[in-house]
Amino acid sequence: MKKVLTLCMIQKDGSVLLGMKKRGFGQGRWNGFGGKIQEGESMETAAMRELREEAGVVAEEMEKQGILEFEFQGNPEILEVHIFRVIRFTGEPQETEEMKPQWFSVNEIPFQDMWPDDEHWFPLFLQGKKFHGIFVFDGSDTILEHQLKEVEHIQ
Ligand code: 8OG
Repeated sequence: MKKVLTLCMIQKDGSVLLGMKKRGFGQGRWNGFGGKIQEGESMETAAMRELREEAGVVAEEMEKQGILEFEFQGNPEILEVHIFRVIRFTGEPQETEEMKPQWFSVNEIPFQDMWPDDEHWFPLFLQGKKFHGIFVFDGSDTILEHQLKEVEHIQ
């Protein structure tokens, strides 16, 4: 069983926009913006909708940069998260019911308050590299095993 999710990050002038998740899955952690794909939506449309709903920002141009699979021990559902870099956008980030956005310098990413896998792949993301990865979790704090590789192309 696979659930496909989107995740969008804006990198601009040496900073990255993250949001503090105020509710639901990943609550209390800084993250990019994203979520489930609705019926009839393409991956990109879904990613843009979530960014608009959660941060009040309209993406004008984006690029897919990574695919990560997450497995949680004892749970047959696999999460497949498609990660996008937003290249151009309009609007000022604003707090919504789900997220409180904030810019972080790329040297001060708050990894201690993020999903533990993020410190593995964020460096690749920040360098503009494309990547594939698999992370196996025990609960939501412990990574049991992982694979991460840079790739030339991403589908
Ligand atoms: O719709 P919902 O808010 O539940 O979507 C979950 C969001 O969290 C979605 O954008 C994908 C993202 N996400 C995971 N796992 C991880 C993870 O391990 N690291 C990061 N950075 N984001 C994740 O579902």
